[in-house]
Amino acid sequence: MLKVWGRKTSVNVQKVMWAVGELGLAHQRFDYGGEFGKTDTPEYIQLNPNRLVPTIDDNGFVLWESSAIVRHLAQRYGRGTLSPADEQTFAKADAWMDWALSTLYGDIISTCFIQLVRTPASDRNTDAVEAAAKRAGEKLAILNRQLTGRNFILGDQITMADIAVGVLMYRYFNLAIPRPPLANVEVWYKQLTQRPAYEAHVMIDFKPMMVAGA
Ligand SMILES: N[C@@H](CCC(=O)N[C@@H](CS)C(=O)NCC(=O)O)C(=O)O
Repeated sequence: MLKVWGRKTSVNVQKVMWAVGELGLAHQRFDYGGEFGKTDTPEYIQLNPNRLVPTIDDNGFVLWESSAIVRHLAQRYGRGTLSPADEQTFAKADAWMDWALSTLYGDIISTCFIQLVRTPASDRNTDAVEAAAKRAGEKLAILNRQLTGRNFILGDQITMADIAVGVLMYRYFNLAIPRPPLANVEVWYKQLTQRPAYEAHVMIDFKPMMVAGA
């Protein structure tokens, strides 16, 4: 059975778990990281030398890096669904997955989320939050154009691209940051929130994660 190590409040674990949910895979998830710790144990370091979550063991195949895990699960269990069957569409899905990490993650998670949720207001860099929110809105305009006439990033069907980008959207839309109007992104996000696997694994209230004074 598929094993997943990682606390459910981690956005990178949520990405993997959303894919697991969409694919309907039997699995066991173990609370590691954050308040659960255990990522510094010799057993875990054997699985993931980065001491980070998530990590999976798919019937003996161990893998870390959340986007690589989603690609692996999509290719192994979701060919023609989460993993586009067409080679070029697959390449485009891959590009959007990299885009999520290289273009959006830093501003939405590393800056806005960390500053607004994990940093006391007294230590907060509000200029950095403002600049990151502005950049994220500008980058999301690219996604907004891509979604014109499409239900999902690459067409009528959800793919691994929607998972990598969409997992960031719950935080983007629920943090107290300025957002430009992006009609297509908003419709797409609303559709994601209606998917049971998104609701179960991504729409996890992050208020309990707020540090004192945040
Ligand atoms: N690029 C890695 C990043 C993994 C990562 O930074 N994980 C964070 C949680 S989102 C972590 O393990 N933090 C330490 C902890 O939770 O103890 C991935 O996508 O899997």
